[in-house]
Amino acid sequence: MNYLLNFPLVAKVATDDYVGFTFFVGCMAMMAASVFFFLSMNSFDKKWRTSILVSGLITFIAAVHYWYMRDYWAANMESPTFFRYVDWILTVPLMCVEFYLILKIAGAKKALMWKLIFLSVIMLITGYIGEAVDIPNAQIWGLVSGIAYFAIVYEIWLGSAKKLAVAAGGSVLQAHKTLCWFVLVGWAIYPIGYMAGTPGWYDGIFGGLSLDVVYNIGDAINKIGFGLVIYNLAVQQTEKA
Ligand SMILES: *C/C=C(C)/C=C/C=C(C)/C=C/C1=C(C)CCCC1(C)C
Repeated sequence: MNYLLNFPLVAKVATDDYVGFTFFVGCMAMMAASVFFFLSMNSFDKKWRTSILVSGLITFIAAVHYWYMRDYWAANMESPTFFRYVDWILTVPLMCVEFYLILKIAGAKKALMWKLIFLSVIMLITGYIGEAVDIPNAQIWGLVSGIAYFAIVYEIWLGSAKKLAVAAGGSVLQAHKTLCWFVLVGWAIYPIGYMAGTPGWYDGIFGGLSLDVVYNIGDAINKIGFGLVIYNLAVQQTEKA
């Protein structure tokens, strides 16, 4: 009994803990989105089910990590950098898989998928090193990460992925374009969080922001939004069939 009183099962969350609030809301949003994607999966044409399944996996993996991050924040009041990057290293490659899956009908090759996955892994590993391992050189690691990020942007906006999307046309091209905007604008939220939380030339520009709030907003927009674009595409393609 005493033990339970000293170590309550539910950590206290202060009413003005806005960072904690975004972890709780983020966790619930990811759970709800996962239920939505999983339950809607079977109402679609067979060839779209895998895409919806992957959308659900992305939000489900995030929901589990948010469960831990929410707890970690409540107990320690510090950034759950480790859980954050484990989440990303699983979910960002799955977002690359989504690009491949929707372009498959235009003949996308696995090589495209692996190229995007490779670039995303470089982007995340260098980001992790800058944020957790070699903090004094965070701006250099951030730059390398940013280069890998731009290589992804180039590949989908102007590279071979773009050509495949044009060849597919119609709602696939439309969905590809929307996902491209997510990567260009939605993913650009993350370097802002990184600059808010690490030292560099950008000190004093983003210093007032909370890295976790920025990352949590980015995750909600990108993981759920990305999934909804795929959902919308599947609806259109199933209606057409
Ligand atoms: C669901 C999680 C997503 C979509 C995470 C995306 C993360 C990024 C695009 C992170 C990018 C970074 C840079 C471009 C430079 C600074 C370091 C990072 C890793 C924050």
